[in-house]
Amino acid sequence: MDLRLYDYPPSGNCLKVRILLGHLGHPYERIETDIFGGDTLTQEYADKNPARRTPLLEADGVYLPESSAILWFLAEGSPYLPANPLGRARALQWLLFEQERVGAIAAVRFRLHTGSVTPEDPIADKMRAAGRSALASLEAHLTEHMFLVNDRYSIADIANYCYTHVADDAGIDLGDYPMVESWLRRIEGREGFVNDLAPLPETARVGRGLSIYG
Ligand SMILES: N[C@@H](CCC(=O)N[C@@H](CS)C(=O)NCC(=O)O)C(=O)O
Repeated sequence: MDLRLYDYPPSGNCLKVRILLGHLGHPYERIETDIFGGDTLTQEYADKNPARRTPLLEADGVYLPESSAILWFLAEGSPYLPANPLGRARALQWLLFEQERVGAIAAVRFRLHTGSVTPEDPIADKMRAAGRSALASLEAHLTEHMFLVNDRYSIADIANYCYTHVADDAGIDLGDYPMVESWLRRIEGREGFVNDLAPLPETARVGRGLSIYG
């Protein structure tokens, strides 16, 4: 399969796909897509992904957006996606958990960096509380389990790793979640694991760059 990844290096959502592709050892072309440099605002990009977001996978000329869908598609038939129905449903459960709950950590981290909220802002407090609640759920599960699904490393772990490991940047002390911290280290110790998340640039600050966020 001929793979091309439209990829923004500081994006945790893009990192999920890079981590999985690293494990799979599947060659792919990485197309750096600067979301604050206007790369997603062109008609050419909208024709590929009308939502104008990254990551976007091109597989044999077909376009697939959404990190969870991309992980699922790429992991099919590999040890990173369970084969049995309940295991697959559990993987989906944790992918949805990531989007719905862990996303709060991503949101507050991003807004603090862009300057659209200050650390003292009540909105930041509310988002941090939502992030802490997600980490508490992970902590409870990881007290009983090595990994999120069937105690085996899978795309559920990869997806949930990408924004939990930067919770400190969102003003959330990961030290309060020792089981989560141990799980993060277990993931980082997996063969072929590479975390090459780039720092958010200055162009991400409000008014400095072009993006769908304005
Ligand atoms: N639910 C989507 C979220 C994708 C998303 O928000 N991507 C951000 C980067 S992390 C993006 O490309 N934003 C476009 C922009 O800022 O203009 C996923 O999981 O892939």
